[in-house]
Amino acid sequence: MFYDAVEGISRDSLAALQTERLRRSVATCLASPFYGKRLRALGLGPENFNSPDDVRKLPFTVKDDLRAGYPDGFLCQPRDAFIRLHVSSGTTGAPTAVYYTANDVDSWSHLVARCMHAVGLRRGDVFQNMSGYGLFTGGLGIHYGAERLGCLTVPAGAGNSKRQLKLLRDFGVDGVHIIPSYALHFGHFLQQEGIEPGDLKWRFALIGAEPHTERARRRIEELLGLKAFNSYGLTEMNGPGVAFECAAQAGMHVWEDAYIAEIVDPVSGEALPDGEVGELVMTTLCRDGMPLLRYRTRDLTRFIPGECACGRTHRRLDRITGRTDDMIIIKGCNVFPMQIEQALMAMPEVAPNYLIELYQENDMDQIRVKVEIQDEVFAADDRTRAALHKRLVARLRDEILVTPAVELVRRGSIPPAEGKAVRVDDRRVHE
Ligand code: ADP
Ligand code: K
Ligand code: ZN
Repeated sequence: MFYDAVEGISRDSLAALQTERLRRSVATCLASPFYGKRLRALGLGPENFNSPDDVRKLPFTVKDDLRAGYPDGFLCQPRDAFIRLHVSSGTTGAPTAVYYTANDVDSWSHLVARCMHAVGLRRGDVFQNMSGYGLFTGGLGIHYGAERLGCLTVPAGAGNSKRQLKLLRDFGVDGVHIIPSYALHFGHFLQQEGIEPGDLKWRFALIGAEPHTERARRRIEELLGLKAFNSYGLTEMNGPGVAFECAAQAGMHVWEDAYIAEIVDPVSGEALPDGEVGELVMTTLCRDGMPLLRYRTRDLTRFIPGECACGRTHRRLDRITGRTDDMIIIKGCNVFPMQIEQALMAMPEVAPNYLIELYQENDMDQIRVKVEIQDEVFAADDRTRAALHKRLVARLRDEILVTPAVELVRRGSIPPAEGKAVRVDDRRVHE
């Protein structure tokens, strides 16, 4: 039933496996310039780790450490052991590089294949990867996983909706990988082409790489006529395949045989009780070339308490609600872009694309939300539009506790992004 027996491992055996692999990761790390120095200064070696919780003896590794160690300060093997590198998208600043040995690519592909199997894809299915290739891990990472599972894999890449559609039809595609903002855009494209959800053979979409709400997922499912599964990963932890929804669609199993996951208070760094939202911290357990210990992902989420109906024992992460560094502070309120998306997606008149603009007026920070609306509503009379405008302002105020300016714009007037959507345009000048 599972791709791997380890998906159903008992929690006790899992703890033993994690401990053994944590020791191995620490031993490997002694060979890296960055960790070697750090571990020796702390007097820590593999012998100090006797349970998964002992990971807390280690200090955090932060994105700035990786930037400082760029390009190769984290390598634990001779240079000729490496066969691949990826660079993170750089959504929040200078990029970081991650290197992979042949073993690393192998174990990563295996994890991605496991994820794809968990949603229901099988050997012999046709799979189209509609995300960008190149340095972005969503390209080759998903690609290798699909091949590993035994899918006929179509490396379509991002964009060019007409060609995507042709490929989907010509090859009878069963499943795709697509960024959620592009999935919403593609759904609109299908409508324009007169294609009904259900006209296409596809049944599965893996959606991830950027935050999205449950409502956005439901919309994607309705527009495309398939089931969409949340897919989480980050370059520093290989890329996609870190945590994934199973057929139950009730949170993402984080593969604890390959990672130790912790949720900590983003300010104090202390462990949080199960079920509380905090920052996800990850330690790699299966990486030879460039293991990372207690890496602060800056992603906010929580462990979902309880067991999953599917029988997998690996804990589940809730939907990522944002990054610690994409919080907007406006008029003294903390606002996350996902709260705004949540409010917008609840209204059927709203089209999927929106943009949050931050600017200054009379030395005060201001927020304006540009919202695309459905063509019928845009074409309606002024009264209808004014009423919608009023409801939108009220809903947003309820959600974020400040009153934003709202501008209703025609569908398609905010240019869709090629890769990850850019939701915030910050034009404030801070001296
Ligand atoms: P960058 O950090 O520059 O965007 P990556 O391509 O490595 O580079 O992206 C990883 C990040 O993307 C994660 O840390 C997270 O913020 C976001 N992300 C990935 N998958 C998801 C998902 N399913 N839901 C929400 N956010 C996601
Ligand atoms: K990242
Ligand atoms: Zn499950």
